[in-house]
Amino acid sequence: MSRLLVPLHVQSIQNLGKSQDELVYHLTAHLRMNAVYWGLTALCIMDHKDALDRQEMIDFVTSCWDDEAGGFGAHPDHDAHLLSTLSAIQILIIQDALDCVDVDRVVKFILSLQQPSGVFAGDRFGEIDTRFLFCAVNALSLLGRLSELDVEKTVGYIVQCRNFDGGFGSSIGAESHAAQVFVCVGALAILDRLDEVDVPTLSWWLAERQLPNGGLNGRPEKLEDVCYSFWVLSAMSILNKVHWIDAEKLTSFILSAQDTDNGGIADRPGDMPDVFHTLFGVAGLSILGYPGLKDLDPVYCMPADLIERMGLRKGWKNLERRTS
Ligand code: GRG
Ligand code: ZN
Repeated sequence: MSRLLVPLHVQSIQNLGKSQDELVYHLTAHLRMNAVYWGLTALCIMDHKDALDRQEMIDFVTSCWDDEAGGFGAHPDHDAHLLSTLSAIQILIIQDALDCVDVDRVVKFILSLQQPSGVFAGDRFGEIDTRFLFCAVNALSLLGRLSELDVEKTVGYIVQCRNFDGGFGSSIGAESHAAQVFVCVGALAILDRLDEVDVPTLSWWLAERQLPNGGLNGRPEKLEDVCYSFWVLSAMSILNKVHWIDAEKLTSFILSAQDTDNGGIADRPGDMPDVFHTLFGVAGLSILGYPGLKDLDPVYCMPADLIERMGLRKGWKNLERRTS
């Protein structure tokens, strides 16, 4: 079996911001804050946190502050959104720079997006999704301000998204999807309401995501994709069922999607690598206990030692089965 090419992946993350003259750099501006979080977290798991300049990163995050809304946009001059606001908070916490933020204003922005049904809109334009609910719950928890959330209303919405197969969708009545399972189970874990999960049914549904080639898909009849190594495994880790997955076959699938020339991991072997799949590939390997990687907290998708120091670890075991 091949191995994880850590130095090449670190280099590929360092190179990300360097091609600002390329069209793709501008086409992905709406994801820039998320991309910084993905790259930084991947570096942390590979134990190379300092491979990117700390102050430059903090300056970028603060340059994305939307003073009118009280949250962070994905790029300077973009409107604040919950996706980029969560990433900004995660980055600043990892870099120990949360003092750059007006926390009261951010909390107000987040809470203002909760709808009467309990779900959250991503921004003032109003698209709703359980993803945004997770971002709100995660961010409020990281900021130590969960006490200001209407927990019953929030949990009530998640419960209505639970399907007959034990999974969860993006909104009430929507099909179960592994990434939406992660956001709903993650939010319930943060809110200490895992009692709302049908653990046996959901665990079987999650285990069935593994295909004969070892990769995981996001729902029945779909193709395998490296990012589901995180979406599926994180939920299984919270439910203590990681050992229901064939770790050796999944490890080998993730490693086969590496770009062995330029670094980075793709969605599947032979495709172009990107920082999103690099993070979630490495994150999956960390949950599987791949040697040399730092532990990842499966709920917050941040370094486990940091979440532990913040007092937010709830005692889930995410390392039940180590590969050697
Ligand atoms: C802190 C890790 C972390 C996350 C923040 C934004 C967010 C919360 C979670 C995103 C969850 C999500 C819905 C991810 C999308 C994953 C994905 C590969 C979607 C593709 O869906 P389809 O239907 O692909 O295009 P399939 O694989 O079903 O063909
Ligand atoms: Zn993917």
